[in-house]
Amino acid sequence: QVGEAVPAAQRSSWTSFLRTIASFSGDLSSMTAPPFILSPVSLTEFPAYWCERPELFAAISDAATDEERALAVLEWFISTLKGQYTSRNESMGSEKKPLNPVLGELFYGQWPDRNGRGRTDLLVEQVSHHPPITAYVIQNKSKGVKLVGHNAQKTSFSGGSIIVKQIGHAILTVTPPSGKPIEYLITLPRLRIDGLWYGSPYIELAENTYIIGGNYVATIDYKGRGYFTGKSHSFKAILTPVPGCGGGGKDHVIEGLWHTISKFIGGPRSGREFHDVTGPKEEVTVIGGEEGGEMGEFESRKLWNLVAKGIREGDFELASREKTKIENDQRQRRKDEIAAKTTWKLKHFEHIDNDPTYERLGRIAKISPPTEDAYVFQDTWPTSG
Ligand code: CLR
Repeated sequence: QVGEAVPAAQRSSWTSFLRTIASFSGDLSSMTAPPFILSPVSLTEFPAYWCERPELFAAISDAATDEERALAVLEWFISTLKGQYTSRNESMGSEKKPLNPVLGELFYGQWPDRNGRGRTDLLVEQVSHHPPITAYVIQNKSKGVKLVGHNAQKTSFSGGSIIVKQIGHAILTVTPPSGKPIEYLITLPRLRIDGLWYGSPYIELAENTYIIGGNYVATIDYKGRGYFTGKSHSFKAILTPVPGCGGGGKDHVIEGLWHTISKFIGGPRSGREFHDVTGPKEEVTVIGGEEGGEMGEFESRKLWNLVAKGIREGDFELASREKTKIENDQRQRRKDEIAAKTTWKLKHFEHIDNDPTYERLGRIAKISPPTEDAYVFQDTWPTSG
């Protein structure tokens, strides 16, 4: 039946929402959706998914060889997918529509030092509202591991599903205690949002991602139900040494389910386990970026506090009234800027049209597009002292 999981009173607004997204493509984030599908969490919080297993992030720096390091990067990356793409289903019953961040929205957090792995810091800034673009940095300074990236989405509708093309990329930099920094380019998968008809959306990954750098290329292919293993959330990864870069090693082939476990199915470690995310993860500790750990007006949890409260408690009048206030304030700011002939100044990032690291590493695997823009972190950490 249509909208099995949709509260009876919202069925018609759900069908009309679906009809609207089916007949238009572009920026889904700004569309009005029925209350039952709203999440109280802003998209600026999502970069935290990259580090919910901080010990795997830290372990990248312990690798002794290019091969070990490439495997550690791949294990950390695969282990983030469960959080990135299934955690709303676990915590809220289905995928939901996140809060659409405002320009300049900020989110700071950290994962404390534990068992000598060092502390990891997170900083996120919404660097564009239209289209929505989120930039982030995650850094474990004591271990010399740093991830900088940005994210946007292009959505379309096909065969009853929403197709989300992720725009943007991330660069992981590993600086061993005695040595030069090693950079890895990470590209992002395509998503298909299924289950819309029933009102219980969930994500399946499609196509592939690359991790390129440190004399290795990892190609990760995603397949849903009915392919390699016949199960949803399947993937197959091949890790190959770049020819002529001294590696000379053999390929590793890995297969499994990204939300549970995988194992080596080819290469020198064939038969051994690769990753396992069935154990607990560690959510980020949110911290304020102002003097004394206070939260500023533009920090996500403070900015959206009452909207989020309304959504959580089912008080949608409160949620929509507070959301309108935020939107009106944004409109006024943009008007004032035009009148004053100024533009919004980003706090932590600077935009560049062409990321040289993307171009250089992308060429190794001939990825397309050959160039991409990026947001360069200005090394302004209010919270990492
Ligand atoms: C953001 C970047 C993260 C991974 C990630 C996971 C879920 C994605 C989200 C990204 C972007 C926004 C997204 C969301 C799932 C649903 C939501 C595509 C890519 C859209 C805007 C809302 C669709 C509304 C239906 C659920 C009704 O690293």
